[in-house]
Amino acid sequence: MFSTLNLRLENNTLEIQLNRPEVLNALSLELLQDLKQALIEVATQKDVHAVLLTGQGRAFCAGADLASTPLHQDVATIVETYYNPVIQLLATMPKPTLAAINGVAAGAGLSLALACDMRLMSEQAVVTVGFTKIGLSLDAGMSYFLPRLVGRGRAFELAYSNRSVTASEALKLGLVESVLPPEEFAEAAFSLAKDLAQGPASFALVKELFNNDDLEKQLKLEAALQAKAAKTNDAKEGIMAFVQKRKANFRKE
Ligand code: T3D
Repeated sequence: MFSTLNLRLENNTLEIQLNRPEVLNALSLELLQDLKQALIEVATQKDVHAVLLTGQGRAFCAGADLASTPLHQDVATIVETYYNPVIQLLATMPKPTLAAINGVAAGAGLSLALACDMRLMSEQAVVTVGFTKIGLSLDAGMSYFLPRLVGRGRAFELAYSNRSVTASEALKLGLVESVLPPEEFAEAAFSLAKDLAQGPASFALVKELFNNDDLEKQLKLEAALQAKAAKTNDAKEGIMAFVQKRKANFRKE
């Protein structure tokens, strides 16, 4: 049904697999639109009781598609139109959402995982915050979820350093809830999602309680500040450096 997603529905559990493996499932606007549409449908679909988000190939998701994302466009509108609804849906739909981080997750790719209720990570995966490495600010809920999961100081450290965090460290930091060997990862993740799908109606109420906080306001602020970041020469330099496979030379302008 969606050219950028693979869907599998079994035992009231829907697996959504991001499917652009040649670019590590980077988020093109088409993929974000597909994901938004799939999540809108799933949120009210009576036969879906739990959602599992994962990636095809060796990555979970490498964040915004830097080859096709036109930073000269209205970034605030892009973030508000394409990213924020997906984050809102994962974080607030009245059913459990689970991210299976099968491989690298970076930038808004990590944001997708953090917006889910829980995360499983393959032993061989790494995650990185990634935004400031290319001169951007944080968006897609990263500034909301990251400090809440790991604490403010560690959130700053990860957002400033952009270092790769291994699965065992991610588990210690509270970024993920379980780590599994790669050979049993996909089936174990699906099995946990199926267990969650068997839970009571009160799961949705627990989620509503945990969400009684101002995610919407933070997402709006992220979009406005990302538009500001996208206009800087440092963001142009950061994205150019990624495309040219070299280190960025930031000038704070
Ligand atoms: O308006 C807006 O959209 C603003 C919103 C921004 C939200 C964000 O997500 S900002 C952060 C964007 N993401 C990144 O900065 C991460 C970029 N990718 C990487 O740093 C690395 O690829 C990884 C650390 C994720 C993985 O490294 P590695 O060495 O395992 O793989 P690779 O060789 O770098 O990538 C493999 C291919 O995927 C490569 O293509 P090639 O050379 O084989 O033709 C690479 O260019 C491509 N790729 C990886 N990430 C992206 C990508 N192509 C487009 N966009 C990407 N994000």
